[in-house]
Amino acid sequence: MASVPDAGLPAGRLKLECRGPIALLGLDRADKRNALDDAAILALESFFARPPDDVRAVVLYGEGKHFSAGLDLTELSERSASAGIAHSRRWHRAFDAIQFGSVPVVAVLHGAVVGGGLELAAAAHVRVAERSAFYALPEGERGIFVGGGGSVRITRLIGVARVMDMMLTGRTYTAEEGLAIGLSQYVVDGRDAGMAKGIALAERIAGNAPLTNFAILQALPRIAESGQAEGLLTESLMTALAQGDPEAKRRIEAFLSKRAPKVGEA
Ligand code: 1HE
Repeated sequence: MASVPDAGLPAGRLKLECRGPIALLGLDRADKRNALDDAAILALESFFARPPDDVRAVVLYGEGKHFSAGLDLTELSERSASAGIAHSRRWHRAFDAIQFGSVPVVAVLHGAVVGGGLELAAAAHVRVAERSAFYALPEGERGIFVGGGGSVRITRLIGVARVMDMMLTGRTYTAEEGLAIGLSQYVVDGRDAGMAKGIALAERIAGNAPLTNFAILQALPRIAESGQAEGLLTESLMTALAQGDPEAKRRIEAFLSKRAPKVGEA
């Protein structure tokens, strides 16, 4: 498996290792619990706006004991309202580049997944939690508000009532509880198991037809937010495009001639 240097990524914020079509992208500021400052947010935006050409899926994880402690609170000291809006919009651009980018992202979560760290995780497409993971939105305690898209993305994952409870009361959820309410799709034991699961899922995703992955990332969330008639029409258009793709024809022919695995065998 080839590894490429993390050219273009700022030292001490992100680290990158490419293994064939899988990119392992690490938040790399363990001494500050992967707190997200402007440099980290800009680096995330520029990576996901133009991921390396041959990358077909990304595993996003945090170095050290925690996934991320959220917003770097040292940056908040003297910010005006207009600077605050610009800051939040920068986070929105970066996390939109993840959610609506060209590569599926599997987030591997451990330790603190809090505030902006949870907002970042919510922009990924699949979330794997290690048993050490815990989730919180300490914005109420800090006298601020979510600014990285959490009021949109986290509420869509777990509902407004749970987000209100987390923000008003400081409630934290464990990894198991997060699985039950939909913050993650998987829980695994231990650090190595989290990365192994994340990589295995990313490999599976990278093996899908590119147009199917495009439809899942771009069409599915838009359809889910549409009215029924618009959603059904968009679904028909998307499925017709996918079916007409040579890759779909090749894969269906492989199944019909018994050269492709049955469901559950792959
Ligand atoms: C930080 C940050 C940070 C740690 N900004 N520096 N986020 C929070 O309110 C979470 C605040 N952090 C914590 O509650 C804890 O640090 C943790 C539970 C995440 C981890 O605890 P621990 O014992 O492993 O680490 P620590 O000793 O608290 O922190 C180690 C260092 O990281 C220490 O700095 P040092 O110079 O004393 O070594 C901490 O100050 C530093 N550190 N977290 C800056 N967040 C777009 S809006 C999003 C809004 C939010 O994200 S609000 C939530 C903010």
